[in-house]
This record gives sequence, structure tokens and C-alpha cells, in this order.
Amino acid sequence: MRLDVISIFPDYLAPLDLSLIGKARRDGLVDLRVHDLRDFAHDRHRTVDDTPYGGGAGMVMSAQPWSEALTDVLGTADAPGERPVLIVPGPGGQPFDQAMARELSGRGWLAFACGRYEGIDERVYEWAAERMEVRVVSLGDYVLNGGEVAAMAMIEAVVRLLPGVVGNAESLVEESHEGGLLEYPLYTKPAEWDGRPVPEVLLSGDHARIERWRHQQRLERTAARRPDLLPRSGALGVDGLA
Ligand code: 6GU
Repeated sequence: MRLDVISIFPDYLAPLDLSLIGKARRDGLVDLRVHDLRDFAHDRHRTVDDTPYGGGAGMVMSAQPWSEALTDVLGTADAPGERPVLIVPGPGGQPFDQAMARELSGRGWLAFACGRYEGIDERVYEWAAERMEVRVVSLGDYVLNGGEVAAMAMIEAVVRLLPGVVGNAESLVEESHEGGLLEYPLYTKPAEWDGRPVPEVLLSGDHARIERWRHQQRLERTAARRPDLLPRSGALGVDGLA
């Protein structure tokens, strides 16, 4: 998978060299290229923003550096006519979720346009949409200072779904959100710690009973923390498995 990230803080993306994503890069599964938006500003101060028309607080990112940076990225397509999906992280976007991560993991090329300040000149979205698929995507209902941390979260969620990135494919199936329920609680040795025993069922060796207990725990945990997920999960209630 090819990934391009455009930002005025390219160093912010340095953690993508670490851990699972770093290994995927070294293994050649991911071709990640980070671009400095200021390389596409041409004045002495490498300015990428200006005051908003109509007034208001803060600054707006100018169209010109963005169109040049995106043109530069498009010019490095591996095959003629190939285009990335352009993801613009922002709190005003469509909510990111596991289904979107899975869909994006099937696309060969993603580009992330990380905005700062109040946002990017609206004409950049129009310009880009004439050249590639554009999606404004939000991590949730809160505000970050810029798109970089959000882009990293989305990249991690997408890349770990690529074949060969997560060693144990089974660990992708069981986890929270795949299947619409939160994960069950986990325990490891010792069997008693701080006076707290591991639930007896997990030591029983009765795999059918363990499966029922884990499913029950997933339902209870989802009802307590994320009741909004229950209708979609197909769960009928606490005895839905019976
Ligand atoms: Cl994707 N970007 C920014 N800047 N803020 C956010 C967000 C994204 N998701 C939630 N808040």
C-alpha cells in the first residue's frame, strides 16, 4: 500500500517508523512518504496561511501550496492515471470507524492532507475532487490542533489490516468492533493476584462454557459502555446467546 502524508510538521509523523507500522515499511508492505507543505510555498518565510475573508478568528491555509503539493504527489503515481483516495482529517468530517478502516485497507493508495489553524481554503476541496476521490474524516466529536495525530491513528488502523502486518490473523477477528461488540476481559498468570482470583470458568478447561462466558461478558460490557452498538450487533439481550 502506498501512503502519502502532507503536513507542515513532517516530524510529527516520525512514530510511523516504530513498531508494527515501521516493520511493515521495512518489509516493503507499506510505502510511506511524508511531505512538508512548506516546500510548496515560495516566499522567503515559506508562508502557507492567511487571514480569513469575511473576518473571524485565526488563520486559513492557502490554496496554492496545497494544489502544488497534491500535484507533486499525483505526479509520482506508480502507474499512469492511478489516483489516491485523499483523506482530509477534520472534526467536521464523516466518522472514522472499523468499517471505513477495512474499506480503506483495500485501496492501493491513500493520501492524507493534514490541516492546521482554522482549516484549509474550501476551493482546495473542489480542486482536489476534480482529480481524485476526497473524503473529510473525523475521529470523533472533539477538536485536535491539526490532522497529524488523526492521520497517524487512521494509518495505524488501516495498515494493521493489510495481509502480513499483524502476525496472528485470528487476533484481528476476535477484537472489539469486529463483530459489533466490545472485547471480553482478559487475564494471565498468576491465578490469584492482590487477593483477586481469575474467574473460575477460565480455569475450568470447559471450552464451550468459556465461549458462553466470554460472549456474555462482551454483551454486558457493550451494554455498559457502548449501548449504541447493541442494535447493530444483532444481540437480543443478555440471554441472546442461549
Ligand atoms: Cl480527524 N482532525 C482534527 N483536526 N480534529 C479532530 C479530528 C480530526 N477528529 C476529531 N477531532
